Amino acid sequence: MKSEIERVYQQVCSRDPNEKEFQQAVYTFLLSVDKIIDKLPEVSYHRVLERMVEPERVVMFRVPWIDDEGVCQVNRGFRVQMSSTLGPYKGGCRFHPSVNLSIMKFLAFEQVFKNCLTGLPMGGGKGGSDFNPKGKSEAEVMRFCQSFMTELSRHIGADTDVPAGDIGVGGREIGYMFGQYKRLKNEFTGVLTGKGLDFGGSNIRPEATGYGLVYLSQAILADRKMDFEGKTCIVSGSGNVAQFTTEKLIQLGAKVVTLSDSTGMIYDENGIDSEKLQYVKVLKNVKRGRIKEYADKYGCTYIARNNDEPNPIWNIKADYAFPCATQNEILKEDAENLVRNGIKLVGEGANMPCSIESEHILTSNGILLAPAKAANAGGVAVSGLEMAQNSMRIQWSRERVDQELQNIMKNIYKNISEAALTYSEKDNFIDGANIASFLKVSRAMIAQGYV
Ligand code: NDP
Ligand code: 2IT
Repeated sequence: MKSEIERVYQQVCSRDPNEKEFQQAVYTFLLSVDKIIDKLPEVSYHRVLERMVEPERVVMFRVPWIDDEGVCQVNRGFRVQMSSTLGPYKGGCRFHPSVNLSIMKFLAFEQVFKNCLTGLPMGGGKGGSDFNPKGKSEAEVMRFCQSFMTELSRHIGADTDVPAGDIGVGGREIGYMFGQYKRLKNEFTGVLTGKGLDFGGSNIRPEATGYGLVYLSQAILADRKMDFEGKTCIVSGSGNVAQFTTEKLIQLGAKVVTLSDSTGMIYDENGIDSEKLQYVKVLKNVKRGRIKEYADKYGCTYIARNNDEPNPIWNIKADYAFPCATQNEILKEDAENLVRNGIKLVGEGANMPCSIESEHILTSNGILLAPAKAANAGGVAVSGLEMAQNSMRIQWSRERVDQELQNIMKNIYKNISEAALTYSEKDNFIDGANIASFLKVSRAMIAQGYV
């Protein structure tokens, strides 16, 4: 590492020694920037990197709410407004017990560059809470969302900061938060994306992250005369991203054989067809059940999760792998299993699903790796289109939004593969995505002065 890059990284580590996920996200990004920094004296002169790793603003707040027993519960809420260089802060909200400032900052940091790659005018941010929606009643979830939004509403706005969904936040939660915002501010604006279709949502937004992941992977494969027809795929997670990744893979003729949740995984050798996928959607989105119930219904293999062992999902023989659950779900031994099993492509649906070590193992063994910043950008891209539709007070058709999404993903592939070739090496899409977005964000930061 060049001394300047090392200095910036050490500063992040010493300032926030406990923020491991944030350090990881910054480190992998800086490794790419390291390859071009010598050619960019203006970036050093204007202290662009030092500014990029420091959020413009962080809001942390108390979220008190009343449970069904009438007892007051207290959670912690966050909004990290990382960068408004390219547009209003934009990024999802995560409700999960693991949420802390480090996870919020890593997600917000990634979001800045991901949003840049979409080509739409959006800055980057992320929010959420350590609230655990599992096992909560509808009324409890509603009261929590209303309390969360009561404070968050002071910090967001259609031209300021536009939150959306992420783990634990889907259409239901966005609906409750939107209702509360409208009530508090007495205005109906596009302050959140992922809204219901009946009240300002965009067609294809629920599908967008998963579909986009498959479109980007398709572009990578097509360039190498490969495709999905008859190929076996392993998908982790069983939430929003996993469901629509599976749906698009099935449409393109692939066979998806796995899904998972935090308690275990299913392995269905016959493949998950459309009917079985419909069962998963109802199981997860309506009944809010466990993936084990799929194995009970269809009589396939179920393996319970043991956190002390490598994740069995990455040891299933397949052609392509799509991690769609959470960060660091592919560690060293998982990557070695993927290599041993002859996987040809890993498409990152989740944010930062690979550890630094596993990323290195995959790429140095010739596996095509579609990095999260590019691969899962379809979700926020359609969020950007939802904002555009809200501003114009119109709603586009499914066909139109899907076509826009396909164009955006193709364009992302073009940009990251060209940047890889120019500044790093062919097929190094990690460098391609980091460098292409870094160049644009840093140019815009310099043009806007020291803010
Ligand atoms: P959901 O809440 O819909 O689904 C999350 C899935 O991942 C569930 O199956 C969940 O299992 C599993 N999971 C979550 N945390 C863990 C964990 N610590 N260990 C094991 N399994 C876990 O979320 P999404 O599908 O929206 O998000 C999945 C990933 O995709 C996240 O990394 C998110 O940041 C990323 N992403 C999401 C986008 C979106 O538009 N929604 C856009 C871009 C990226 P369980 O039900 O047991 O908790
Ligand atoms: O990680 C992500 O890109 C998201 N959770 C979606 C963000 C958005 O604003 O749609």
